[in-house]
Amino acid sequence: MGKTVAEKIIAAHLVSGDMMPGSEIALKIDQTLTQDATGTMAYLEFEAMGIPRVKTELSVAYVDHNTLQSGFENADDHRYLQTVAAKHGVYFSRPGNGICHQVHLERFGKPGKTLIGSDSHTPTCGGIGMLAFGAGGLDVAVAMGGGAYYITMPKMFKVELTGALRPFVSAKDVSLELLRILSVKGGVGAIIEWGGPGVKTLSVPERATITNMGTELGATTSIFPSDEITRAFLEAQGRVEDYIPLESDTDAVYDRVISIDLSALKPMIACPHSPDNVVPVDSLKGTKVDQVCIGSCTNSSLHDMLKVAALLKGKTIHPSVSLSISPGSKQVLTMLADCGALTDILASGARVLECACGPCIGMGFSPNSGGVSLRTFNRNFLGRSGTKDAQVCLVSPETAVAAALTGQITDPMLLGDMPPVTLPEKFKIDDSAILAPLDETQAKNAKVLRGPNIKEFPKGEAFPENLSANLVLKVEDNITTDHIMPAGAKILPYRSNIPFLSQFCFQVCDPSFPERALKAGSGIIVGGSNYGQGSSREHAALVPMYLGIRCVIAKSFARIHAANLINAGILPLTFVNGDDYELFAQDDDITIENIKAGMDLGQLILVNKNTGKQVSVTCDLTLRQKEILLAGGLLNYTKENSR
Ligand code: MIC
Ligand code: SF4
Repeated sequence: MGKTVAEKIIAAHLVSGDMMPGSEIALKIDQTLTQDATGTMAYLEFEAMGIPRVKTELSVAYVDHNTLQSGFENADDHRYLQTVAAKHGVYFSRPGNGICHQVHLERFGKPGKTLIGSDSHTPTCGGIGMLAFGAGGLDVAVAMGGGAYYITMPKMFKVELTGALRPFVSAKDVSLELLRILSVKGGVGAIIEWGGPGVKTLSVPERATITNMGTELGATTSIFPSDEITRAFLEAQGRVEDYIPLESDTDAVYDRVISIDLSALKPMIACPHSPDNVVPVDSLKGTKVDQVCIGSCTNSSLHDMLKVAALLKGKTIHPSVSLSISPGSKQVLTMLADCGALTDILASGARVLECACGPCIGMGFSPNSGGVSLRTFNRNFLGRSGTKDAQVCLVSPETAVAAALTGQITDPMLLGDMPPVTLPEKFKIDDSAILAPLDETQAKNAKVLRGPNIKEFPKGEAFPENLSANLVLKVEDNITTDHIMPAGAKILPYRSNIPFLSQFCFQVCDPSFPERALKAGSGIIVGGSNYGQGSSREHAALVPMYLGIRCVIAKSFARIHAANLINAGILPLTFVNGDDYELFAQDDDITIENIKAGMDLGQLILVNKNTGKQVSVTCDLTLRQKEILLAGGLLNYTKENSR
């Protein structure tokens, strides 16, 4: 039987397991990346493992999230990251050099290789034919130490593309259309492979926009074939030697095929507060817009920025709109400056921000109260922008410019003719902001500099045989990691300070949660379906662990978050019967007995002490995951197993 692109890369990296959907497989990881908001924790974990030097082909530490330095915290963390990277064999991309995914695509991604990153949008490099996964920091630390990465073998979905995009319709609209079709849960347990004749009409940056947003579908990852277009991109980046061709076999089998005719697509918009709340832009025409933000790892490539500059050229933005533009990398910004496009952007009245995540993660540029903000980003979760009552919508760069110029939601197709935009044959290569690590001799004596903001990693406790715990919080469907552990300029600087962060846990849902959880001593959370969707931040597991949460019982879980819970020693359980969710109320006292035997059986019984009701829950764990939980988390498990 023929293989898909993803199956070929998996087969070439398989360390253990069977490539049968649903069974656990372990993969050799060639490259890792971290960003600063998750990286400090990942390197603390790596240090705790006691391995002197990374064992991957390449590991890179980026600084792109926490770039507002309104106190010593972020600056100290940057210094920690720079020194810990230098000592342990990791390349360091300095603040200002760009967003991790954009820079990795430009300078490091390689078709046919595996990559894990402590950021959920790591699949961006799938645009170049790389098998790239978002993961928790601990999984990345283990991979840096040479350990395998464990996932459940996914199903294979194919999106068959035909036709070609019309002017003013772009890759972002393809992603939004797929979100409309599949929803934020539609990709769970699957790798989404893009194929069909339409693929040949998409450049690498466009493909990367699409694989980037596969994360919002809950997909394990997304990938494009590697072809002549990939080759041309790598050649333009001065690294044609990294090219290999990769395509699926003609008799490859997919579990599901979805067809999209690119020529029939229209500009789309995701309405508040979910990326799958998608409608055509023209159905909202005339809605007043207060703010427009262009950038993020989804839409900040040179290709996107050149289109934006061309559409803004000679025009002035609407007086009631505030427009921010954050180019994805130093390469993008320099090339915009060199060709004069930056001047067109500035002349339009846009505010140019640094090459970083910025407004996407609430690092500045929060909208006004109740403001309508159109953003080219990938997430519009409630409160993420920093303004809880803002109406944040997700759009393409073309739709963003149309709103910035007119002050209202406008179909960009009404802007007239699309100026032609072509990618350069050679990108400007300047890697001076990427610092190489020290050699082994120098590294031995090198000091790692730690500021007072870095607190100890919370210690996991072995899982008890019997558990009595309070149901501290009951939440609904699609709870995101932004609900569990919010980000934003005020809190992000404390990503290496779990005790401080804990005060903000579930702040959007119930600000009294941290105090009540600590008081309960041992706590349980009950959730609906797709619990933990969104970010890869392991803080959404480490902080509840610190607050005494031992179990989360939900209708279903998002992949990375479920892995993070286990890594933190928290037991994820799913209702056998989804309706049993109704049998629990906040503050109920719950007991679970004979946990080890139940784990072996795959099923546990919960007793609700308040109602006397018994409910059976699934405990779907591999042998390795059971051992991790019984050891009190992945760090304890790794230490025990490396003795
Ligand atoms: C995000 O987009 O939510 C983030 C911030 O990039 C996260 C990582 C984090 O929380 O640090 C992600 O997507 O994994
Ligand atoms: Fe940064 Fe936003 Fe991309 Fe996350 S989604 S990596 S915050 S740009």
